[in-house]
Amino acid sequence: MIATAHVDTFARDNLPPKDQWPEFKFDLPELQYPERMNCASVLLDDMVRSGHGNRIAIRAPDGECTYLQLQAQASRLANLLVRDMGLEPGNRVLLRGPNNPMMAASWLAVFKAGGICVGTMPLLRAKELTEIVNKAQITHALCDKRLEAELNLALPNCPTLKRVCYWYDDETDALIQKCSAEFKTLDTSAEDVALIAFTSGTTGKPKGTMHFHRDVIAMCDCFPRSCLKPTQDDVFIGTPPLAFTFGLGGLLCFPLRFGASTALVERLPPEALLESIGRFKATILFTAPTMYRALAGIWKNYDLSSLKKCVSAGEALPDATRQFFKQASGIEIIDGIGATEMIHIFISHAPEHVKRGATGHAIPGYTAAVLDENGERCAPGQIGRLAVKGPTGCRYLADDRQRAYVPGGKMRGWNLTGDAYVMDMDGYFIYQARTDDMIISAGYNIAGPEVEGALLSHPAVAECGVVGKPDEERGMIVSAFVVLRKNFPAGNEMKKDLQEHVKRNIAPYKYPREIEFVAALPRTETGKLQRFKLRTP
Ligand code: 3UK
Repeated sequence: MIATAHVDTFARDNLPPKDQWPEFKFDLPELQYPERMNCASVLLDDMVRSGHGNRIAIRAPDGECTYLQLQAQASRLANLLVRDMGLEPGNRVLLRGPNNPMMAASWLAVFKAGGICVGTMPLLRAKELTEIVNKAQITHALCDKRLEAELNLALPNCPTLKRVCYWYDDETDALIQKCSAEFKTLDTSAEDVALIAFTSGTTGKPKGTMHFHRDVIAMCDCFPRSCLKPTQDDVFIGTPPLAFTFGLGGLLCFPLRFGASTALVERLPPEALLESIGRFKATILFTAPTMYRALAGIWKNYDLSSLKKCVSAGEALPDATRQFFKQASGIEIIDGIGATEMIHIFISHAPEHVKRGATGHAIPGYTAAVLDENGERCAPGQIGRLAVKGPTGCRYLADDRQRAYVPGGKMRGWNLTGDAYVMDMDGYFIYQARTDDMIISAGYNIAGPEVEGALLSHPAVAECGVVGKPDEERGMIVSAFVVLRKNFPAGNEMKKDLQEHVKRNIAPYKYPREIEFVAALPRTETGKLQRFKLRTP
């Protein structure tokens, strides 16, 4: 390992043992990185140095900011962290706030100073914050004043967290303005930990995934380079929080890596998102499948002619949603599967290579396979576990579950994402379900998302979730929770109609024997359906 620049070696000391790491591959010319690199110097300092200083980096409702101004603000914050808050390289810094220019500058400031970013979703409660702070032994926090209450509730149980700075507080804002706008970015090792991303996991204790400075740049040089091909004229926009690596990539790192700009807006319900796309002339959108469904319904009311590319991730994209959105917008969604453990997307497709119902191919830089229980490759058409490797991979912070994601034996070297997949004859990867969400009913394997897809193609269905429900006779039965569109009445007639619709569209034995109409579905802040909540009402 290359000499660390970290004085505080907590992260390095708590990496999984080397023999539990996945295999890392850097087979592309663009993945040949130097031994020393700081992702903030690549994303910011290098861009300014190469003449991008006066281009717009961030667009926001209260104004624009150039690369030069962003660099200055990140430097002020880095000075604040180091000079006023005593940050030492390797310390963990909690970042808390909605997506806005201050949040973006804070991420870059921590990278610059050689700290380790720990982003937290704005909606997290004191209990969850406490768990994260103690697990990552967080020492410093930069937090939006508006989210102060929950953090203050957590503090008494967070002995390591000693220095907290709230922004949009008059005193702090004045202090930041007084800090020097010059800061020499710390010369970190490419293998120094840059961020610890906690999984948005739907159950169990949160897992912290550790990513190096090199990983942040590798995520920019893989998915966007091959599937999006951004130019410096692109304007990125979207909904995932920067604390979710889907958002960190799509709404901060990718735009900067390509000299483009990002439109950061704090709250983007569907109408506000479409309004903001028009206002900022956004060209590339990052959001989740349910949002695309909502957008399609109201598309015609806005001027969205600037928008060129749309990325969907976080959950399977039902083909019904893809088609519905395409009819409304004329745009073919780019679906991509990513994971916090992998930092970003590893299977996807360029819009021209879309195949209905498939996630795509492993993107250049990554290898993917569908493996059976013995670690052998499944034949095309045979369902198995998705396994991937590439320039990034899973390194949990002090966690026994490392062995589950990166097993030994015949599967050694692979990251197992926990997804059941099929590869078709053309080598396309087709999502089935989370491995533990497969429904086994009367001996049949049924993937809930396939049934959801069939239900979604019915005009009355706004959203739905399908789970297995224990049943004496069949082991499990297929049970659906359905949110109806406005003006469609619930009732037995609707139930029958939906069941018949599913039977007409996919193998009849997969139809939901039970249907419950609900007003909304339980989702995480990142837009994922919480199936475990549907299983235990
Ligand atoms: C599921 C998908 C089908 C899949 C993420 C893009 O979602 C992200 O990270 P998480 O750690 O969850 C990972 C799991 O989510 N999933 C994600 N995308 C898809 N399933 N089709 C998809 N397109 O179960 C995966 O294992 O929250 C996504 C970029 C960065 C991310 N962290």
